[in-house]
Amino acid sequence: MAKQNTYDEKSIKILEGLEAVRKRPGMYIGSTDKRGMHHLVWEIVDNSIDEIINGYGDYIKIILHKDGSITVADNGRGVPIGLHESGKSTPEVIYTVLHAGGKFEESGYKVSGGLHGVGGSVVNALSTRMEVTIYRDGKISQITFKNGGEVDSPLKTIGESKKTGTIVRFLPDKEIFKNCNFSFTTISERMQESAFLLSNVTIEVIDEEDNLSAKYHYENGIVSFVEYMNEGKDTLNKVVHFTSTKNRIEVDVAMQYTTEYNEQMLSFVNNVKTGDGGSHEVGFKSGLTKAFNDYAKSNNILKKDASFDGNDLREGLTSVIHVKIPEDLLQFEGQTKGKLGTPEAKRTVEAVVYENLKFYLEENKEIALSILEKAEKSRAAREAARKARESVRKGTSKSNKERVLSEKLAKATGKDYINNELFLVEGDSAGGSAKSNRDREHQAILPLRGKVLNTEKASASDIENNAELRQIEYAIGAGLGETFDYRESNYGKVIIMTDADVDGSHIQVLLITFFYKFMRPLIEQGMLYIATPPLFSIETGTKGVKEYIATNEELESRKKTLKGNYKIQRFKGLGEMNGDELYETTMCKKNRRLIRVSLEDASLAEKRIHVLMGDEVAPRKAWINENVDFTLEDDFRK
Ligand code: 28F
Repeated sequence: MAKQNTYDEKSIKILEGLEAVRKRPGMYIGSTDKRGMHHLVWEIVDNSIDEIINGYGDYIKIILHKDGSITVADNGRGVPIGLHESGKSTPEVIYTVLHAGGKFEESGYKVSGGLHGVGGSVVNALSTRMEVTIYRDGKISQITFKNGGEVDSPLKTIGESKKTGTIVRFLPDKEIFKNCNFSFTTISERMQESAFLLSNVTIEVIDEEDNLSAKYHYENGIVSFVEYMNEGKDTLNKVVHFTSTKNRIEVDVAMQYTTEYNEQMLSFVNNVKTGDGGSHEVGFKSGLTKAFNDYAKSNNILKKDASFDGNDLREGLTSVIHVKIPEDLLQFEGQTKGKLGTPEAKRTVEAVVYENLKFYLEENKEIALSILEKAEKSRAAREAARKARESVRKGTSKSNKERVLSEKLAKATGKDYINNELFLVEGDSAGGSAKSNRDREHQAILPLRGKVLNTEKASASDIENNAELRQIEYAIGAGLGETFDYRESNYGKVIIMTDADVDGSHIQVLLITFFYKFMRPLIEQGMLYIATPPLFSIETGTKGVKEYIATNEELESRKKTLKGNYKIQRFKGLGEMNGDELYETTMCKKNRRLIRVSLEDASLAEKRIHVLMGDEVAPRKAWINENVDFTLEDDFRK
């Protein structure tokens, strides 16, 4: 009798625990938008990855099903199927009790990122259905859940098999994740990264709805990663790889110089990307700068007191840094916990990079010299660009820039550049409306005619020969490519404003490609934005008031609450709105919604641009359908 009671109490407690997750999903998965919904996948995949890191299994498969559910499978040992001391099966405990599963403590390196480690029960709590199938001990066992964690059918044997592994399929709760779908692009990109970091693991992603699939397998870890990032580029050296453990921190660094100007650096901590960098990146940079300067001095390449600037030494450098840090030293910073704080990581990475690179440079004199030569050119170019800007500002060389611009650009009158905005507007007609309806003090308008040049493979001289892009370059006034300096920009924000259709998205991507290739710091500094014009207006008969609706989904839900007469207008393009409307909905600070373009992952963004701009039509369509996904801040209202 008494036992029965405790069991009931426990069940109630469990449901209360999961209810807490349903009440405040954000506390467990960050948000309930697309991003949050993908967190569910990462939670489950991280369990597979942990099992593989512990030495069991080499294969992960993810399937996006037509019904909106998703399957994650691995060939590890399979979740233990015995009875737990509570009298329930171990899988039931793992998937219904918050924070259950000593698995993470056991592995030594906890999956990091702040939101991780809460695992299967959180996913279950936020799913209308979940099915866990375990291959283990010669049997196939299964348990199913419904309505956010209630046991639907307890663990039972459903077949026999000699295989081992765990399969989890779940359907996220539509009430919690409104209008969200899993994105093949998002999932396969992240899985590709994991495949690089894990080495010799196969990860397959299948989208049954759109018949897409991807399979990743890399043998040389982050060396393969750097090779992949530099595919098709001219390089100065074979990928250099250092790995060493010091102060209980394992450092893994791979790097290669290209002949290009862009620097690409990706960093990871315990297999999780640190999108905002942190102490390990700082350590890498200072170790590298020191090693090169030491080398240059001891080989009489530099005069006594001169030294190379880190930025010049990293021009054209592609690098991946992966550190493994024991739990007690782990510290994350920033709102999204994407930045490593651990101070020991700086010292350690710096020492490893400095010592190994110094040795490498001594052993590879020719390569060392070619890199230093490149750094010297970079320094000289910076200096020349600075002087050129200086003389333009002093009015000594009022070139044809002014002429190029005067035809098209409607300037802002304000002098405080940080508060000024440049709108790049699709089409002359929308451009005209925007010019006459704007905040003249702070908003400048540059209309663009038609499609912008695809700059994926363009050079700086191609830009100078292209009227449209040259206008953009001159309007921003901060240089181009290696001479670009965001601090010189005439605008604090550059805002792309196109029609809300496929052509509009295409123009956005072409422009983003241009900025990515030739003004990357503008993106890195969060200065590039996309405006979001409304798709519909609704005029209600009673009040004669207009309201504006951004998406089809919003329109559908708004329609349900509308009574009486109303008129819906669909805006096919910016040009269909009158000037007031365009200003009120899309340009004025009070009402507009800007999407900040952010290159959290520079390497993948470029690959993505490759997909979008390349010759293959299918992946481009898939991507455009999934929406312009450069958005990081879904709710960026300002
Ligand atoms: C599709 C998602 O979740 N894979 C997992 C394992 C393996 C073990 C385990 C997981 C035991 C007591 C917690 C097996 N044999 N894929 C997955 N594979 N969990 S999750 O153990 C869980 C702990 O409480 C496992 C021996 N030890 C561990």
